[in-house]
Amino acid sequence: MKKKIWISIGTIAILLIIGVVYLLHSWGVFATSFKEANNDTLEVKQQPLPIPPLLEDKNPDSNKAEFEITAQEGSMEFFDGTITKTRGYNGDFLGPVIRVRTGEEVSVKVKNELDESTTLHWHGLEVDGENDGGPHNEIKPGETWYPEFTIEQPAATLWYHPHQMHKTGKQVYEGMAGLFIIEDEVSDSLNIPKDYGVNDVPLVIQDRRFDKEGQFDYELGMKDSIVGFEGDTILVNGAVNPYLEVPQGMVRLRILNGSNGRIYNLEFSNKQAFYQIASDGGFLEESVKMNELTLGPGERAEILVDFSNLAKNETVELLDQGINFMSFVVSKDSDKEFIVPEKLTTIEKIEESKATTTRVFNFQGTGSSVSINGEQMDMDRIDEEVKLGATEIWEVGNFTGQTHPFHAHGAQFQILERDGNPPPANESGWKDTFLVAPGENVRVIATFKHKGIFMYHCHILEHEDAGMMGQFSVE
Ligand SMILES: [Cu+2]
Repeated sequence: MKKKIWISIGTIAILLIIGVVYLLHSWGVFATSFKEANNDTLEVKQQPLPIPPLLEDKNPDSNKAEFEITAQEGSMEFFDGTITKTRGYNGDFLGPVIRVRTGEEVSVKVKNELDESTTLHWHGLEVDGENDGGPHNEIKPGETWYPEFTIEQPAATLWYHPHQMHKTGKQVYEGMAGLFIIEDEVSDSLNIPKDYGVNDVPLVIQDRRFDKEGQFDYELGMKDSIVGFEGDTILVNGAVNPYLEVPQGMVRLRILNGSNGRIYNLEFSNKQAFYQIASDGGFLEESVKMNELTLGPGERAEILVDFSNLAKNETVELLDQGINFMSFVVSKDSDKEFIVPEKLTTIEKIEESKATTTRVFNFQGTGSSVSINGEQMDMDRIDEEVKLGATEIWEVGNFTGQTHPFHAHGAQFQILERDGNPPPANESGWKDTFLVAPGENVRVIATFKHKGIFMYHCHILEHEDAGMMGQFSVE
């Protein structure tokens, strides 16, 4: 009798252990070590940070800027001696920086040389729906799309990327993304670093997994499908573990979290403070002193970092949750003196009393059942109808067990409240993408000045592709 009990307890224990191992495995707990084993033969020498080129205006003498962008196949040597198949704009990986000015008229020729359809969405840009580059602006292989718009918003660091139905995650992962920078009189007048690539440097941060042949691995495991993709290798401007030579003075970094699903908590290895001067949609009213910066997928921040207290040749690392992924080497004298400006710009607060409608958007579901308000994206269904020129309050809730970044097209938002409290200082300016934690409620306000059909969605691209997206019309 006693023996029998012990045998049953033993069987139950073994079954439990198998169950736990299976669960851990399906949640990807062992995936990291497996993937590391896969690519541990891949090596890379530390290389200088690549600086994306500024895209040339084809017609510099007119008031209208004319740009040409081609979506194309490419290849990169991320690891020594290993060629990885990629995609990019006008090049092998990522795209050039488009730089325009407020008030400028812009026309772009977007050519698709890929073997599948794509779109090109201007993330954060306030333009009409037909120029927005959402899923309705499909560019078939071999075709060209001709968006035209006028820049009607202040200086900001925006970006562009594909928004093809069900393929956004894959196409961004393959390398299709670039920065879109707006300058204006305010950015001209501020005494902050402005030498592009020297002391005004873009950092496009993305994570990737590589298979044992050194190719991008975008096989979504169960964990990737549920919480969003997370890679084991962080690229900055398309380089693994790069370094940037900086002057012994102030440097401005324009940081984009261009990752599919990873949320970064950035800090410097020497714990030095830095100053956030801009959020998604432009300058904050005042610089915000910080030691750590959280950026969800799609979010941007401009920060000022003062390297003047460091010795020549001293190195400081940029860390995400304690892991170093790029270095700054103090190598040159600073030819200019900067002090962090206290006052940056004036942002007119949108009064809550101007809002004519309050809408509720709730993140729900998990895995393939992710939704907003219980509905999954349907190209043929308009979920919300907004009046052209209306000011509205949107309340975004999260009824899931994980944080989601909410993004809407066609407008820039101001955050009114996070769970009834005013937003942190670095979120008090213009935002087009904001994180919503489980159980949290974020109230935002915007005026909808552009007509057309626009998307709102989770910016974890695996969630967007699975249907955590809806459409609103502005008429
Ligand atoms: Cu999500």
